[in-house]
Amino acid sequence: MAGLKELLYQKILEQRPRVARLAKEHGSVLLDQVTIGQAIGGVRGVKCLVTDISHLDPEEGVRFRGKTISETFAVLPKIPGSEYPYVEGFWYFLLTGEVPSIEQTLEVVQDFRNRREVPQYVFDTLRAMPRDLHPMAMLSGAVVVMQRESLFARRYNEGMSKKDYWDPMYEDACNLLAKLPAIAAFIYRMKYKDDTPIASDPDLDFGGDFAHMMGIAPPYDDVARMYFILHADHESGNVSAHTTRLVASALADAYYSYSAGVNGLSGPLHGLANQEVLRWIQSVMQELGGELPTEEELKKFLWKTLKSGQVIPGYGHAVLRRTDPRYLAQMEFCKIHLPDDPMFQLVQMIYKVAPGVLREHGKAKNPWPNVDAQSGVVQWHFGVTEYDFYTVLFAVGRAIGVLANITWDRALGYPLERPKSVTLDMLEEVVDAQG
Ligand code: AMX
Repeated sequence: MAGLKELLYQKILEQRPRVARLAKEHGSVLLDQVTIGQAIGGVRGVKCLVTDISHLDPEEGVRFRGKTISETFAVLPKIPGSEYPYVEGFWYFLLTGEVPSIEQTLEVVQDFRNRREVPQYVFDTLRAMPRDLHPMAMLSGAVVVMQRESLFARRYNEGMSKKDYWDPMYEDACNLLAKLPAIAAFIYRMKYKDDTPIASDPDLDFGGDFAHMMGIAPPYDDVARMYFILHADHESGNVSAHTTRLVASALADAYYSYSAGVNGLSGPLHGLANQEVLRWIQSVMQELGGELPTEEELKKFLWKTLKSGQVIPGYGHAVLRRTDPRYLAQMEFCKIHLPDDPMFQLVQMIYKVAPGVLREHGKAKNPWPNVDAQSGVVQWHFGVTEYDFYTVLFAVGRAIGVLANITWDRALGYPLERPKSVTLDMLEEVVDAQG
């Protein structure tokens, strides 16, 4: 058994009795209550999901396995000369909660290299799709056709025991994750670069190989590592994470489940916001003849967007109530690598002006920027100007978190998700009964 898989199995054996004890001895302890407002308001804030992979504090932002973003970046092994850690080491950390040594990280790097090759029929399927299809639809389709590779589905059909579910789920998760950089880069080069794919370099790591297959020189390899880690997980209630887990709870395999999560990520209120930010910034620049606006002009443009009934993309959040630390991490990168980029300067100006406008507007509970307000600027600077591709990058990162989660879900035997619905009549009856 490989090092990571063996450690994961030890951790699973440690955690199983905790879940069993909570379910058996404390199953009736009240965790939360649900108001009518929450039932008709998107289940905001109701505590009814369990994950140890990451946690989101409304003020502080995300912690991965208990560590803040900067702690995560600081402790994980890096390639000499790189500012950001190996994605493979981060995968080890998310799965086990333990910081890997460089040797343990390199084992995963090698393991992923062995799993990297994408079946030719996936590329053939992508080539058969209309070129003007959104790249998120391409990604979702590419992943779902690979379902024929699922070990979980095969072993389930052979009659596997429940206690073994985690093993083929882990194998599927690693196989799928290791292939995503090649699939994403293929979509990019096929759709936007006259179908000129670049072959994987067997000597490179996850982030480095992705940059290489995109055809973009360093430090884009570090951009990729940073980007994938920042987008990996945001606890379990967001649409992409929750969709993946919901679908997996029916014992659908990792390919079906993650593909469903990708579809959820493609909504403009979720992952698609990063392309919307760029579209919005472009329209500001266009209206002002390519010039940077003054703060007054920007304010007018923000109000124009709000008055036309649209949201300011990249601002607000369902849980966060402060500036997203994922936004700040990218801002730090921009300050070092692209301080004079006009688009970065505009994003900084929006950061100065938009929270005040949103507060005055009085609707958004959180007037501060989220991860998507900054991420497109970094991509644009390094030549990825095709902004409808940005959510694919988010999706590759999100795979790390959701695949770790569904591996653990199978390991801990979490059941089929099935919340209960009520009718509007029932809600009114509850109100009347309480007088
Ligand atoms: N611009 C304008 N209005 C906003 C707003 C924004 N950025 N953010 C929230 N609002 C509005 C909502 O539309 C809602 O209006 P309504 O009462 O007329 O329906 C009201 O403020 C209250 O919303 P909320 O409770 O503050 O937010 P929410 O939990 O319902 O939604 C989110 C959260 C992210 C969908 C919302 O803030 C939004 O639409 N932001 C812009 C899109 C975006 O950046 N999405 C990416 C989020 C991060 C991610 O998942 N990638």
